[in-house]
Amino acid sequence: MGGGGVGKSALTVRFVHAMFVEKYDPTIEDSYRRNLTVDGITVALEVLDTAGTEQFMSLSTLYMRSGDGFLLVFSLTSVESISELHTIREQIMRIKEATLIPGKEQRVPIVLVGNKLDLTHERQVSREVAVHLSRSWGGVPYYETSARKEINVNAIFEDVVRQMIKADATGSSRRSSRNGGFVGSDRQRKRRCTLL
Ligand SMILES: Nc1nc2c(ncn2[C@@H]2O[C@H](COP(=O)(O)OP(=O)(O)OP(=O)(O)O)[C@@H](O)[C@H]2O)c(=O)[nH]1
Ligand SMILES: [Mg+2]
Repeated sequence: MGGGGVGKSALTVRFVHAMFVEKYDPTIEDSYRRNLTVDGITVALEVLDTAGTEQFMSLSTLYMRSGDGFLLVFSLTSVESISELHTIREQIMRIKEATLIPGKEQRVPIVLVGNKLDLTHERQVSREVAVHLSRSWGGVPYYETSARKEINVNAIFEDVVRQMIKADATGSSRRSSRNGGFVGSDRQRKRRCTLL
């Protein structure tokens, strides 16, 4: 999730189809699937590419409820785009905290992503500012990416999936364990996850 034009679709399409989308076509909602193996565990990922443009954002609460992990994306070329993430993160925490089990140490899987790293001359957000924000969120991982130059694209998905697997193991994802989110019963079991 993140503001309009920050590169959510470009990152998703780079991750799923290994190509760069040059054209800006504001998203209403797109869903993608890809298998990803992290630390020997294969997950069937459903990646929900959401709308950043105000007029299409009415479904965002629904996405937050159904999502198991979140990539919060801003553009390194836009100061406004990083400040927009405050409200989004607050909404996610409010919605997700209601589903956590009291007394267990659990975290909502989140990765902070500063995209368009290749546009060096247009950069407006320093690494320090972004790291400061990630610390204020309890130390969520922060990555600088480029969908164009394919920098750190797989890394952000792997990181959030790793957090999702850990969250499942500590029992925070009640929904997954309750409704049979796991397919199969041995160590090679598959999971169905939704990323926003
Ligand atoms: N140079 C550069 N351009 C990028 C990068 N990522 C995205 N873009 C460009 O930025 C524009 C917007 O990218 P999108 O991926 O459509 O942005 P979005 O966040 O999905 O926007 P909404 O769907 O409106 O929320 C497009 O023209 C992309 O080609 C990047 O890493 N580097
Ligand atoms: Mg988009």
